[in-house]
Order: sequence, then structure tokens, then C-alpha cells
Amino acid sequence: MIVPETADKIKSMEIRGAGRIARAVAEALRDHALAVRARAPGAFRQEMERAAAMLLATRPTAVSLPNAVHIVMAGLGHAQSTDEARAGVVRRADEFIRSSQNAVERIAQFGASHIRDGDTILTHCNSEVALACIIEAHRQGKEIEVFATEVRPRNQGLITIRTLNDAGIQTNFIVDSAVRSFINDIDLVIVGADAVTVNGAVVNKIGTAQVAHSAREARVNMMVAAETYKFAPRTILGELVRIEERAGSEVLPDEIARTLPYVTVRNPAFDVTPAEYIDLIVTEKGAIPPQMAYIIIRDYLGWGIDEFHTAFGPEGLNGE
Ligand code: RI2
Repeated sequence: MIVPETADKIKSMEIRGAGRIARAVAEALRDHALAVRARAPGAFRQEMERAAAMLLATRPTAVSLPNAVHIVMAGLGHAQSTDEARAGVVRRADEFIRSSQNAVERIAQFGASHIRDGDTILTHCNSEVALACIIEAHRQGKEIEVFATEVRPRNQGLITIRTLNDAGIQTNFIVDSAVRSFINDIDLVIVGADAVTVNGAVVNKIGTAQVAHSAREARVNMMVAAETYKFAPRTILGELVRIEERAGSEVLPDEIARTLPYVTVRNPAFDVTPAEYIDLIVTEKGAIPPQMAYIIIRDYLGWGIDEFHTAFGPEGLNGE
């Protein structure tokens, strides 16, 4: 079954990265809709809701996941027949996937124009869309060099350096704690986002806030690349983004931890960078100061989860 498989892969981080997770979820819901045998529309809806709940329970922080689920599930609409409901889900899923890919391409264009010839860029973790900006700048012939962090404990930095290497971009691989030592060599920090809250704070891979802190102290600009579906509508209603805390064994093997009864391993996967540490958030709708996050949520996502359907309109994501 595609849904439990996708859910397991998201949990284990075989599928990871906020945008990729969102597209995988849309794909799983679409394939599930095509496979469900239920004849009555009510039973079909129930089956889809069960699948959505399973996907939603995988990882709590990247808001692209619930946003994608709600966008796709809105395809059920008020369908009178199972065929109609199925077609609605498939259409919304395909639209979401296409529009997510388009968003990455547009952000790459906008983001690349903020990169100057000769810049040295620092990136943290592995963000598809942050890397797309860097690769696009390189493609445009700008001479750039990158510092990429290791990203303990899951070492997503390895994926980043492979991608940069494949693109032929000169890259320096550093441990996370070396950011402060190199920050004076950096012209621009570019990271992705798992969630952007209504007050412009960016939730991203653990360590991002420390990077931002160093950048601020050294007067280095910090740019965040984030599609609009990474903005968290429910933060308008006062809801907080939940920071995932993963197993301690990712940081310290159990056999060592067992010998240290007074030691507790803490392993939060994300942290929060306040808006005042961020110069720019580049979305597919253009670059905004983080303080404008509210506008993105209001104009492109609607006021709350329940309003997704109306906010996105019958034409699909962002009315495109
Ligand atoms: P894109 C990742 O989370 C990283 O925190 C990354 O910065 C963010 O998602 C956005 O990734 P994880 O899944 O959507 O590695 O830009 O925990 O690829």
C-alpha cells in the first residue's frame, strides 16, 4: 500500500525535505484515491481521511505536509459520486505537484538575482529550493563558492555537497560548529524553511538559528528560500509550530547511552530563527521581508486550515 509505505519513508526520513515531503504526500493521496475500492462517496471519503491522518501523523514540524494534505483533500469537495470525488483528488494532487515544482523554479530565478558574481555563500542542511537558487546563479555564469555544513545528527550536508559537486560548484564542507570561524568569509547565507510563522519567524533545521546569530553579528545577509505552502496559516490563530524531537539514538548510540544513566540525549530536529535575523524570504510570489509573512498567509493560503478550499479556489493552488 502506497500510503503506509510513504508514511514510513517520511518517518524514517528516507523521504525528507519539506517540499519533497509535500509532493510525496500529494502523490500518495492521489494513488490511494485511484486504488480505493469503496463504491459509496461516504465510504470513499472515510478511506481518504484515514490515509490523510496516517500521513499527517508522520512528522509534526514541516507545515508543507498538512498544507499539501488539505489542498489535495479539498478535491473531495461536495462530490455526489465516488468517481467525482476521485477525480477531484487526482486533479488537486497533480496541480499541487506541478505548482510546487514551478514554485521551486521561480524561486531559483528570484533567489539567483540576489547572488552576486564572486559571492561566497553559506548554506545549512539540505534544502532543494535554497540549492536551486545557488545552482541557478552558477548556471548564469556567476563565480560563486559555497560553505556547506555537516548537519549533525543526520548529516544532510552530505546530500548538499554531492549536489553542489555534481553542479561543478566549488564547495567547502565544514562541521556545524565551524560556522562562526568562517562567517567573515561569507557574503550571503541561504537556507530553506520547514515553516514560516505569521510573525516572520523561520522554523528550519536545528542549527539555523545559530547560523543566523553569527551572520547577524558579522553583518552578513541571511536569505530564506520558501514556497508559499511553507507558511503556517494556523499561526494566525495563535497555534505554535511543534518542534519535532527525534530519537536520542540519532545523536548517541544506545549502547553508549545505556552506560550513562545520568545523561539524557536531547535531539530537537528544528529551531526557530526570529524575523529580525532574516533579511529576505524569497517565495514564488517574489521576495518579501519576513514581516510580510502575514500577507502571504492571508492572500495565498487563507486564514485557516478550514478556509483552504475557498482560498485556493477551484483552479488549484494559488489560483494558477
Ligand atoms: P526543502 C528539511 O528538513 C531542512 O530543514 C530543510 O532546510 C527544509 O526541510 C526545507 O527543505 P528535514 O526533512 O523543501 O531534513 O527546501 O528534517 O528541500
